[in-house]
Amino acid sequence: MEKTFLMVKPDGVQRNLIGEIVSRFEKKGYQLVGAKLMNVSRELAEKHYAEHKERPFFGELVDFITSGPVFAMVWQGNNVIATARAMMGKTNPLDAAAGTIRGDFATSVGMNIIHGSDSPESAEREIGLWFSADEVLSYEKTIQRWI
Ligand code: 3AN
Repeated sequence: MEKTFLMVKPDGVQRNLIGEIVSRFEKKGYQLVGAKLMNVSRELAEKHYAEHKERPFFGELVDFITSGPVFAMVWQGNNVIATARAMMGKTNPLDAAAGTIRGDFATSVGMNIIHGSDSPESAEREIGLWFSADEVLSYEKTIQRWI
């Protein structure tokens, strides 16, 4: 079953949006298989955003993600990687449709509430970076067969 890494960023945690975000993915029919509220070290932040290393906003990005607790999650389900991206909305909240998480709650590209893996390769890399194997659970959810 496909898995993705999602994270409520410090702005989402500060704005009490953890429950709202978890609720959206639960209601969609996805299964939460790992979660933790954590502070992010600069080392982890730099590894996570390695692909943006040369971008002018890299320093800001690392400062922001290390500025307060984040809520890191692993979600599982049918096409969860692409569907979660659609539910998040475009990176720039100006372009994010109403009804998406960023469209409904974010106003700036830097503080855009949520991160989600953008491909199967990044999902695998990011889950491995943020979670140890024993923090990602496997459990049966019998209701899943109705969705
Ligand atoms: P996404 O989070 O939608 O995958 P990416 O991977 O292009 O977007 O960018 C990673 C993060 O970098 C974004 N979530 C956003 O917070 C930040 N970011 C992207 N573009 C800019 C920008 N032009 N200025 C400041 N921050 C940016």
